[in-house]
Amino acid sequence: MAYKVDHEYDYLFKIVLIGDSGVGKSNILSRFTRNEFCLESKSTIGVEFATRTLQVEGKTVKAQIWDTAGQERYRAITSAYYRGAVGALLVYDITKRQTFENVHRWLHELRDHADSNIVIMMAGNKTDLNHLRSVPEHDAQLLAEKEGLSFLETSALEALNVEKAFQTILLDIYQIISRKALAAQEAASATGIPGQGTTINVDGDYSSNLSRRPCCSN
Ligand SMILES: Nc1nc2c(ncn2[C@@H]2O[C@H](COP(=O)(O)OP(=O)(O)OP(=O)(O)O)[C@@H](O)[C@H]2O)c(=O)[nH]1
Ligand SMILES: [Mg+2]
Repeated sequence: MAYKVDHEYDYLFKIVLIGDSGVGKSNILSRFTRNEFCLESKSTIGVEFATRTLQVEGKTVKAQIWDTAGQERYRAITSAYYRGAVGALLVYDITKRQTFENVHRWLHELRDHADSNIVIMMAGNKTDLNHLRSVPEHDAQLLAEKEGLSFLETSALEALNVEKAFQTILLDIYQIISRKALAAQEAASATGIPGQGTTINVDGDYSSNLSRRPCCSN
């Protein structure tokens, strides 16, 4: 019987999805990891995660993406959710101004609970509903510049920019840790002390806890 240990990657990065309820976090996740979309998905209860392995600068990177409910009463214990996360995708809905106003709230939560070096990408989702837009792209660009975030508009429905959003986060994380590793190596060679490898800590199992269930049954 073939037995394959799942260690065929160079890096494992934990990324958290955050943003108000209904902005499309779970559909962004299912689009990215399973290429699926569901028009009538239900609010997430508890925490789910899914993984996808891809190439970043010639390295095999496993993205472990965590998803929880935007709604306060369904939210899982916050500290555990953010523990070990090296990236965050902060989603709002371009048709719902309030979800954009609440970006500040989510940034506070990140500051309170996540690592201060976490890479943050803001995503304005549902661009296929441009006729219902209430958040001009320019407003979001200004906020992103002010807060030092990457920014993209996405559509989970049309599979627009979802891939790019994750690729950008993963590349940013990879470049940060490569720079850190290089700096550590240089410091070690300057002092004559052998350098130590960079350890990226992420919690939890490496596989998905999303069973292979049909779309819309969550
Ligand atoms: N038109 C359109 N609808 C979308 C898009 N992404 C998600 N939706 C819809 O928006 C609704 C909410 O999507 P979810 O992915 O469940 O939202 P969520 O952010 O995970 O919500 P919570 O789990 O409650 O926090 C569903 O009806 C989706 O079909 C999109 O890009 N375009
Ligand atoms: Mg959800």
